[in-house]
Amino acid sequence: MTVPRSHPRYMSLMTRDKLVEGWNEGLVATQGLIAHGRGEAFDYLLGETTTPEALEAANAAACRLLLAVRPVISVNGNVGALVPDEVASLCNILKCPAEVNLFHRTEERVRRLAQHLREHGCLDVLGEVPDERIEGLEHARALCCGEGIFKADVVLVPLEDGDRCQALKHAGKFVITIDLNPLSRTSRTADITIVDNLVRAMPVLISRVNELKDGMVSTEDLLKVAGGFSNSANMANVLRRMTSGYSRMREK
Ligand code: PTJ
Repeated sequence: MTVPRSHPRYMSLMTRDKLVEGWNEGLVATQGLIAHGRGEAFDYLLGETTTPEALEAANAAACRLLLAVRPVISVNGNVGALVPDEVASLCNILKCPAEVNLFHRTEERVRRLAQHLREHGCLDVLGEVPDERIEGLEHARALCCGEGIFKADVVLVPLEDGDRCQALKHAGKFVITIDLNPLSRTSRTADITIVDNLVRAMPVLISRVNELKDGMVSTEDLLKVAGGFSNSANMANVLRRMTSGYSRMREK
């Protein structure tokens, strides 16, 4: 079925189609379709828009990524299917690797995702030959690469699992995530959580990184912005926004 651009839920339907296409191509785990549905429910409460809180978090995240010595972008099935161009742009701007890291890991899906990222312009893709483990995790997401997540100081992990987020923090990483659910363990554990849909958040993050880079903002100023960000305050404000939006809907 072709969805007309005028359809009020055009973006949402196109995003679903992209994910289903990714599933057909063996990029997305079946469970990824369920995870997306959960995300959509929260997006609905946000009014399917990028909020001021998400902009604030993206601004702090852009500063942290520019300050990082060894940043890495961790890519799972949903991320690879929905925003491969954006992952490639951000990696190329930051000159950092993307690392395929899967919860429902199969070697075939890792290989396909790595190939898919390369086809979309990612110059440095890791994950196919993991040679390290993240301490404290028993499942496949513990597997990682020495030259990637293992040695990274800042990890951008959109759509993270709560326990890996905690394990990354225990390993001393600065964790930035993108998650539509402000109540998730990941959202509450990460150093910076951008509560927004991945498909909106990644372009916002990229343009902010570009603006800061082009403006040659000093390290001191980047540190000031990044250090002034409070994830718990941001989460509280997002929740307030969601619940007040919900009350408004009920009153209509
Ligand atoms: O590809 P794999 O094998 O690594 O598996 C990936 C999934 C996503 C299936 C796996 O990591 C998983 O089960 O994740 P969770 O624990 O369900 O968490 C997914 C989180 O992402 C939830 O909190 C959702 O609300 C959120 N989410 C889903 N879609 C989006 C999203 N957040 C932002 N943008 C989205 N499009």
